[in-house]
Amino acid sequence: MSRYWVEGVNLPNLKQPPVKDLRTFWTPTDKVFLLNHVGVPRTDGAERSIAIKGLVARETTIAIDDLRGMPQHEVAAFHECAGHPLHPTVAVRRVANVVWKGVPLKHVLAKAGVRPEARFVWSAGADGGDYHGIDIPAFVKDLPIGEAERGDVMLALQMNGADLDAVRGGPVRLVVPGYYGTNSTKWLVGLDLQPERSPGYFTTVMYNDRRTENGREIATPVWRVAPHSIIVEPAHAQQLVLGRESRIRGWAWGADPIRTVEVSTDGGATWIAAKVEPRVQHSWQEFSLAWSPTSAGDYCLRCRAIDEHGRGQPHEDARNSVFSIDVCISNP
Ligand SMILES: Nc1nc2c(c(=O)[nH]1)N[C@H]1C(S)=C(S)[C@@H](COP(=O)(O)O)O[C@H]1N2
Ligand SMILES: [Mo]
Repeated sequence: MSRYWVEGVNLPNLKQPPVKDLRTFWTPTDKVFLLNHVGVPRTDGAERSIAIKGLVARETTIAIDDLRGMPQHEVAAFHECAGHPLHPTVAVRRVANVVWKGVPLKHVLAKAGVRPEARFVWSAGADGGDYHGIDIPAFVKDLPIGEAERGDVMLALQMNGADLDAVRGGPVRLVVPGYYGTNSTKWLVGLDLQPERSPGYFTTVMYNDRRTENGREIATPVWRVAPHSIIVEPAHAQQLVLGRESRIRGWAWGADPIRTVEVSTDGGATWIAAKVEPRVQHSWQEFSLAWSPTSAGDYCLRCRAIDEHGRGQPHEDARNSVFSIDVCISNP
């Protein structure tokens, strides 16, 4: 068993490598977090197929082998978990950067013919069961039809060049680049075209950020990823030596490209713009800053990303709140 597993009740449902292990642009598969809400379903890949129903011209079933026979596309994308559904304002920094390969969802939907009244695509996984005392008949997510028509939303068969294994959601899962990981339904068994959002527990009950405006509750689905950034070098609690130039380096990402990353070495009192690499597809972007501290002592390093629309990161109480580490500079 991997050393990153955190024990679940029945199954290991969460694996999360520490941020300091995410030093490479592409995250190797053994360092990509894993998350399952109710466990890993027992599935036999050879027999599996995906049923497409609802507001379609003809109900259609696509066998996994048919999917393998269709033209395959690749998309590079960051993959970020929105955090615990019951604690949505806690930042967990569960993130990776990977390459998915599979068939665009729109090519699969075209086989069934989407009717004009369809506004949402519901995707269902083969898993279901008890979640904190609530019976989940099946894991279901939804996404607006306009997003489903994007060429990079995929039925993925591979991640990082290898077939998806049973824990990763294989043989086939949905991947929605730019959306929080929760929307990328693993062990995909059904697609349902509907005029409304799904009533599922993980669609319209959990995973909706609620606020009150003029006495009315407004719920924002946890879909598009908000700007976020992490420092991977130096590592939290690392000892550095005075006089040697250090580099502060990390990753920034969001549904929209990141334009600016600011770094603070004094716990947020002052901020300096780092160099930010351009975005490739939906990948995370590297930022770096040369740093030559002039005195020994403890330093609090922070980073904050701002996207091309000017959206940034809150200081606290958000899944994308500003990331902070402490390092110690000692005399040589
Ligand atoms: N069927 C199914 N799909 C699922 C989940 C799940 O519990 N069941 N978890 C979601 C969540 S919350 C996340 S963050 C990602 C995790 O994908 P990974 O385990 O490949 O990293 O899968 C999503 N898809
Ligand atoms: Mo998640």
